[in-house]
Amino acid sequence: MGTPENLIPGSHVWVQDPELAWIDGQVQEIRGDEADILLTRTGEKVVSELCKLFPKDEDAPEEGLDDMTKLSYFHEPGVLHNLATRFTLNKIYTYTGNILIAINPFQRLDYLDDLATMEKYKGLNIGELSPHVFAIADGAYRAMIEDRRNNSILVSGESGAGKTETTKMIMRYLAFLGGHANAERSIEQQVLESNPVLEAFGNAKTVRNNNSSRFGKFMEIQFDNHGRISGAAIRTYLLERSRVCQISDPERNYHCFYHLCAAPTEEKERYKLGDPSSFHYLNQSNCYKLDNTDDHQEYLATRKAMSVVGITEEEQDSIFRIIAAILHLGNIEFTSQDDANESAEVKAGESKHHLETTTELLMCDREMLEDVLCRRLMITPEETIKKSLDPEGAAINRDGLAKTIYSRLFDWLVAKINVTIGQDPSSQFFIGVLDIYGFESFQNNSFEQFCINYTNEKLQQHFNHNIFKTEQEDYKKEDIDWSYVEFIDNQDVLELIEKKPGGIIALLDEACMFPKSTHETFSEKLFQSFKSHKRFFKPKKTRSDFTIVHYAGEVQYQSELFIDKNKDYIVPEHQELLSSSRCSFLAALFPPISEEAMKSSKFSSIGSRFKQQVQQLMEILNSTEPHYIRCIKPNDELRPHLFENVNVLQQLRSGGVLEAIQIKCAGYPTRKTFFEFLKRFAILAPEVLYKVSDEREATKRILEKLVLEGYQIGKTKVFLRAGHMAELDSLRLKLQSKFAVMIQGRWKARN
Ligand code: AD9
Ligand code: MG
Repeated sequence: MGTPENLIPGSHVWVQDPELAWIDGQVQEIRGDEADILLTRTGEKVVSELCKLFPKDEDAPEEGLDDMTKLSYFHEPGVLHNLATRFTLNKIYTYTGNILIAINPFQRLDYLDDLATMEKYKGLNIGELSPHVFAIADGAYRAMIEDRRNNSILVSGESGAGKTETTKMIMRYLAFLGGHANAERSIEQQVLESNPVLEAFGNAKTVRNNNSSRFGKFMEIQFDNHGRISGAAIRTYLLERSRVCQISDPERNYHCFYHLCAAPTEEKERYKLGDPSSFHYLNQSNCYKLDNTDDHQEYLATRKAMSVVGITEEEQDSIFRIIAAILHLGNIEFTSQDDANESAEVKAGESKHHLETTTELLMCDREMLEDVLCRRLMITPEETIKKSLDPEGAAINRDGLAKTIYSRLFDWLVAKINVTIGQDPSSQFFIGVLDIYGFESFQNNSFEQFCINYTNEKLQQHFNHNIFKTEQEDYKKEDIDWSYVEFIDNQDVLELIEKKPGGIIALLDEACMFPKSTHETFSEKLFQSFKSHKRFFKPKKTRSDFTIVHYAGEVQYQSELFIDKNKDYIVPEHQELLSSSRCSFLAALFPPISEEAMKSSKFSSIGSRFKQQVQQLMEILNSTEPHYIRCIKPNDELRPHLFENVNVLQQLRSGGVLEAIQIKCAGYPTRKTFFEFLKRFAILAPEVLYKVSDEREATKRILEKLVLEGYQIGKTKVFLRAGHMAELDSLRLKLQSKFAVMIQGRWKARN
């Protein structure tokens, strides 16, 4: 993207900086491949290779531009600078064509989402007012009504970037547009209240976000012929199960556990609860409270929201009883009956008491629970034997039971909300809103990150296809030849992951079905299969890690738990215990499976099921007109007014925004209306403009005179290729300095 050949002394440029990513300066002298640059901020002089410099637009407005495609230099430093400039002015939204970039302000900006703002955006075209989530939602709504077509809004970004808050704004705006006046338990109210319910059970405090969604969500809001909300459907993806039993400081478990521990005394007594710090599933971390939230109030609010979405008092009682039971279950500890540390039994004292309480709350048989926790049936071709677990195995088994119960409960909530709100069979069209985890790359990356990043690869492909398509449309509209636009694809990574047979998911399933597999044999198989794949390699100094070169960067995965986490089965003894519960609610969560079904049921894997879900999601999205919102987290401290360049750039990269820029740059990154072009460059060849009044003709003559190659002239705009703008600007700069010298000369002569 750099255009070093057009730089001359005096040119304003962006120079790379290890801390700030890009800083601005002015070229002083050029020597061969290098240039001396005077940095604007510090007055320091640095030397840089010419090819690493980017031209800076000195004519850019001080308040930044609300659409990045209007930037004269559409490159990485230009984009970053524009976002930073706007952010300091509390302008958190910026378009890049039809993508909305939203930077988390980490402070309430009231004017952003009040009713008056909603009123203001209603019915306006994108671009008529400053960029906003409401403008995107309004655009989707009107496109749906006018084109009678499904639309979708895809909100993405890393944890804490503001996806869920943005999604809630979209929902509120859609409820505002398509709501029914004065209806108390209206569909839109239920749609809105489904949020606090799902957040109570599916969100938790993490190091990245105090209210982190630990599941993905796609909500289809259906509309009738009059454009009013008539139904909705929620789909959720991959709830993080491990959190139920395992948390690390300073994170928390799911909010609902703390809400319940702060319930009114009478309820706490009913569920035999005490302080959160007395429960193993909560006291692995020292964090029990969230700043600015009162768990007691949250408990009451959750209960209320549950009622709005049609969960009866009785059902609510069962749900919280089960939640309490999970806490007690987690406090059951094991010891061994014998010296060999083999046969586990429940410890005497406190643990016995918790066993008793769990039994009461789950309304199941005490002996059976103890047996299920300490022993496991082993089925061999010859016989079925009951084998005692060792204390450690029993604890793992106990955690498995807790996770199974919790995830079934979560699925029930989603299903219930879907039933209450109801899908409208006669609905004509819908707007889908996707709030799904962004690309993740941590110190340790396991199966969850693998699934999440796979989803992001799929969405990225969808995004690229779409950006490419809209680019083509823009060119067509202007009658421009678009054969120059190169398509950037990530199909090769997708094949690596999802190809059947032979992709990573398929190989993982194979490993899961083969009893002797270990994570090492699984990794070995991957290394053999993808030896020469350019998106895959075995990192140095590790034995079983593998690295995938994702569109957003390399991620090193630890394969240790892949096999375990991929297995999707419920221990038959757990199933039997729970389906025999006297609590009809709990029993219904675990309908008995017939023996035949059990025998014939094929191995089912989380990975394959997830792949299927993602494919279904893509099919739905492909049938809609998509709109994109990219949320950006300006810093990791969750602080207002702090914009960290390097951090933001990384997110622009993983959100595909830089890739969108690349797609645009492969074609014609700069588009200027004839008027804009002439305002800036008429000075370069005023002689050819003699007696020309038509702006298009004038533009054409200037460009011909300057002998640029490869530009195209559309109906209303001129399309310039990368480098053109810098060339024109440096001609202008030369001219301006020539004038300056001339004027100075005359001035001296006169005096
Ligand atoms: V995660 O992947 O679920 O961990 P999200 O969903 O991207 O994440 P979330 O919407 O939960 O992030 O936002 C994180 C926090 O940032 C919120 O709890 C708010 O405190 C803050 N936030 C986000 N968006 C806004 C906003 N538009 N105005 C004010 C905001 N604060
Ligand atoms: Mg979220």
